[in-house]
Formats: sequence, structure tokens, C-alpha cells
Amino acid sequence: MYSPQRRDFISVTLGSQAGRTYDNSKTWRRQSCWRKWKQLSRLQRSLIVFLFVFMVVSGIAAYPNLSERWQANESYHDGELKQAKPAVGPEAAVPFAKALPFTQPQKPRRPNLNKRGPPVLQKRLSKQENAEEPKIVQKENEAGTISNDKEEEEKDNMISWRGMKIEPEQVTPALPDTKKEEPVPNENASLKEPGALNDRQIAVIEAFQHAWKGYKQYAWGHDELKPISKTYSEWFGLGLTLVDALDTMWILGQHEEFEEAKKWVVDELNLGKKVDVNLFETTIRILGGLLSVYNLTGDQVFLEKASELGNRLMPAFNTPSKIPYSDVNIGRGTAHPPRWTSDSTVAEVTSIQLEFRELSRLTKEEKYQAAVNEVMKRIHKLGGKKDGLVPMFINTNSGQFSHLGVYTLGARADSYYEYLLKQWIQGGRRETDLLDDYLAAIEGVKKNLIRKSEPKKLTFVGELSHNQFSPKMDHLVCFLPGTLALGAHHGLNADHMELAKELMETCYQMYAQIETGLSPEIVHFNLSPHNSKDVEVKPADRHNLLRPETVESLFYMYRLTQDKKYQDWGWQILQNFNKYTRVETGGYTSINNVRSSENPEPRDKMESFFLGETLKYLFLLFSDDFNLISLDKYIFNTEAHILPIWTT
Ligand code: DMJ
Repeated sequence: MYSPQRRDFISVTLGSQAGRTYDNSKTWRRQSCWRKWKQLSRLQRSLIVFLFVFMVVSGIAAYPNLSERWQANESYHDGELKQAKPAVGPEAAVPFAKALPFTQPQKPRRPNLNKRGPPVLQKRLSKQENAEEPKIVQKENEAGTISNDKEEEEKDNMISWRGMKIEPEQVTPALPDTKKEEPVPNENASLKEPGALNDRQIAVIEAFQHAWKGYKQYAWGHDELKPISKTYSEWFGLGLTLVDALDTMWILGQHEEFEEAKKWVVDELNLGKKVDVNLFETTIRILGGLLSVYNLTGDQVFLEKASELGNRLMPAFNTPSKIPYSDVNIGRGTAHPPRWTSDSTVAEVTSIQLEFRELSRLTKEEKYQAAVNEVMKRIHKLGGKKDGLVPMFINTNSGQFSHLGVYTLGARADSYYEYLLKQWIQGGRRETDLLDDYLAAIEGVKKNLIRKSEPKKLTFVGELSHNQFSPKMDHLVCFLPGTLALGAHHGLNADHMELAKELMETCYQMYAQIETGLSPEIVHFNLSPHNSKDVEVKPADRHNLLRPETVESLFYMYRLTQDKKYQDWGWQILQNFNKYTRVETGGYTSINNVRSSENPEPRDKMESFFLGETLKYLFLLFSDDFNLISLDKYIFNTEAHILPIWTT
């Protein structure tokens, strides 16, 4: 078509889409190409079309990897580490699950920050996926965080798996070679082993052997047994159940199993693994477990491992506020908070002290104790407490409490209170700040959180949220009767023992009033005189994770009162564990529904604390030998690991 405006050009009309003018040379080229195309045979044209489509599809498939690499490089060169797109949410999680070929060896590459999903959407490793060291380990912890890493990540990569941006000054230096400590003689190694066993203790040993059989067969050297699917799950990839159970095996006299497990610790436990671990969980379960078994056996190998682990966890304290980060990559020597916040959980940063302090005593290296004492010193001085009760979070940059106004003795705050008392006892009852904080907190509990239920008038510990009282009590709170009783035993107010007795009864009722005789994770107490039941359970809270807190407190109560009813209550609980959580082929499982004795719905998971704590406390509860781990010589850390009370 002739164009009056562009006389020097030829216009062509292309069918119905005509009406546009084109550059002359382009038009000529198009016409010539078109002619050539028409001259090709049908087969040649099909081949070209096929090749073209193939290249386009391959290009699209390769695009995300390339673009991520480009973006990562760009960000790195900018000197600022950025996320290319949001790393949480279903959009991120689904491609993550699909895209990572867990079963195939992978080349070292930059971590793909965009493919991390929220805990519930991420997949656990299966047995075959994880034949040696896990390529990726991941697990929710109690605080709802998840650990996850790939091996062989580049040393200079400063982004954590969570995609949290770490400012250069927050990055901790890589670890120097682990220093070998001079062996320190262990004055506690002559701990008494159990003498004659009674039927209930034999029943605990049988339960332990059954649990161990499943772990050994299907999960050996891995973190947790999945007894129904006969496989395992990984959290940190550090043989969590095996290490957590070492001292229980020793106390229960399972020496053959102990030797086999010790061999695994010596030969296989790799603490240099480039894996993100939660500081608190690793401290209470692994560091605590190693120190405890060193105390029991005097075997230097456990102290060497404990010392190596302590060193590898130290980068967590390298924060602007000296309040530690929640996570440490023990292989790389870097630490970071969770992706979504720069807060740490108060219970976590205040429940690592017993272990680090003992490590300093044993190795004569001040740095461990200095780091954890500094945390306590700062928290002692902080505002934001309510009558000695602490909020649940603390910021690692400012060192101040955050999310003020919520007070609980359950998840995220619980062991803060426990460790105040136990540090005071561990240190020979000299550190008065710890005692003052503990006493103030117990007064705060009495004033703000204690109520009586209807109709049975059970004393319980509720929660406070912005001055609103909630009659909610976590099973975790059942550590409190034991802790109160222990304080009274060490000379604190006698009314602590009275409160301990009342709360112990309540914790027992949390089992006794439930269809399976097992406590749910959380209960709500009834405050209305018109209702007939004291204990109510919401559908989302009906699970039982084989937790220890009630049997732990029963152990203290029996030791300190010698009232046999506590042994009988523990015996009922053991029988109900056997009835509803025992898996025929080996192991015990957590369950989803304690309200159904017909179908308690196994969750297919045996937590490491079932062996580390629950069975150990039951065994000690049934023992009438009060010198077996005497409460005058030892304290239990919050994972039931045994540490000596210092005498000098
Ligand atoms: C354990 O890891 C410890 O007892 C911790 O203090 C609380 N949670 C579990 C057991 O319930």
C-alpha cells in the first residue's frame, strides 16, 4: 500500500493485518525469507519448527537457575546480599520440594534462597535419600523454626538457609582448627549404678530396649526414629537420639548398647558438618548429653567431643547485643537468627548456661562461661518484666525484650525459670542475682498466673496476654512442680513445696481425666462453676509427643516427699504409653489424639527426649535408692542430663 508520508519506502499489505508501514530493507528480507521458507520441503520445515520449539522450551527451563545465579552474583558484588524473591509461602515451597533431587548427588552451588518453604511444607528425608551424611537436614523445633542446609556451600557465602540478610559485621569468623584439650580428671566418674531392680524398673528397661530396637534397626546414627514407616527423620544430622540416650543407657545398665553407641560417637559423629543447628536444642541435647556421660563414665572421649561442640557453637554469641542467635552453622562457623526476625526466644538464650558453665569448669577455658553469664547479666538488668515474669522474645540487635505483654510458663519461657534455680544450685548457691530473679518470678507466678479450676479446684498456671488471663496450660509447664520442690529442698520457702504438691496433682489430672490416660499437649481449665469437667482440650491440642515434664516432676516429688502415690501415678503413665504409643516392630510413637482410646492416631515419630528424659525419669522415679544420682550432688539439665553441683 502506498504511503503518502513515506514516499521513499515501499509498503506491502500483509493480509488482514495490513495497514502498517515497514522499513524497506526489513520488508525485503522478510519477503526473501518467506520465499526461501516456501521453497523448503515439508520435512525440512517440520524439522526446523521442531528444533525451534525445542530450543525455546530448553531456554525457559534453564532460565530460573541462570537468573538466580546472576542475581546472586550481582547482589554479592554489590556488597549487599539480597533475596531474589520471597522465600516463604506455598509458592516458594512447592517448587522447592519438586526441584531438589534429594536422591542424587549435587554439585556444590550457591544456596537457592528462593526455594525454601515454610516448615510444614518441606519434606523430610527418606532413608535412601540420606545414606551417609545428609545433603539437607531439616526439622521443625519447638519454637517452630526449621533447620536446613546443603553441604559444600561456598565458604564466602554469607546467606543463611533462612535467607536472613546478615550484615557483614554480623558474620562470625570461620572456626579455627578445633583445639585438643588437655585431659581433665573427672572426679565424678564413680557414680553409683543401680543395685537390685524392682519390677517397675525392669518394665522401664524393657520399654527402653523396645525403643532402642526400633532406633537401631531403622534409624541408627540418625536423629529420630519414625517407627511406623520404619525409617528416620533428620533435624541436624547429628545422631540426636543416640547421643540423647547415652546416659540413660548407662544408668539403666545397658552396657553393651552403650559401648556400641559410644563407638558411633567416636567413629561417626561429625561435628564439622556444614549444617545449621539450633543453639538451644544442640546444647541441651548433645552438649548436655556428652557432658553427662563424661560425668558418669570419666571417659575423655566424651569431653573431647563436648569441647569441640562447645567451640563450634560459640559463633552464636557474636551479636551486637551479646544475646545469642538461635542458629549456628557448626561447620562454617557462622550464626544467624531466624529468617523472619532478629529475635531469639527467651527460654532458648537462658537455658544453655548449665552446659556452657560446666564446659568451662572442665576445660578450664573461661570463654564458655563468660558468654552465657553475660546473657544472664543483661537479662537480669532488663526492663519489660512483669513481677519477675519475662516476655517470650528478645532482640539480638538491641538486647531488649520484644513482643511485650505476653507471660507464660509454657513454650518459649519455661526453662528460663528452671535454669535460674538450677544455675544457682550448680554454682554452690552463691549467685544471688539468679536466686533473686527466681524468687521474684515465683512470686510473679503466684500473683498473676495461678488460679483454681472448677469443679475440682485444681491449682493451675495460666497465661497472661496484655492483662487478659487465659486458663491455658501447656504440658511443658509440668516441669514446675519438680523445680519448686527442688528449690524447697535447697532451702527456699516452704510454701514452694505446697504449691509444688498442688500443681503435681493438676499435672496428674491432665493424664487421668483423658480417655487414653495420656496428657494432651495443651489443656484449658474450666473456670465456670456450671461445667462438670475441669479439663478441656481443643481439637488442635490433642496430641502427645511422649513428653517428660510430668514424670520428671513425679521423680522430684517422690524423692523429696517419699510419698508412694507419685510412683503409682508414674506407673499408670508408663502403662498408658505402652498401651497407646508402643509400636510392635520397635519404638514408640507420638500420637495425634489422646481423646480416642480406639484410634489415638500415631504420628510416626519417636522424639529423642523419650529416651533421654521420659524413660530415665521413670526409672529413677521407681528407684528407692536415693543415692542413685543424688539431688544433693547433681542437677539435671532441661533435657535430663546429669551435671555435678560444684563444690569449690
Ligand atoms: C525437651 O527437649 C526439654 O525438656 C525442653 O526443656 C522442653 N522440651 C523437650 C521435652 O518436652
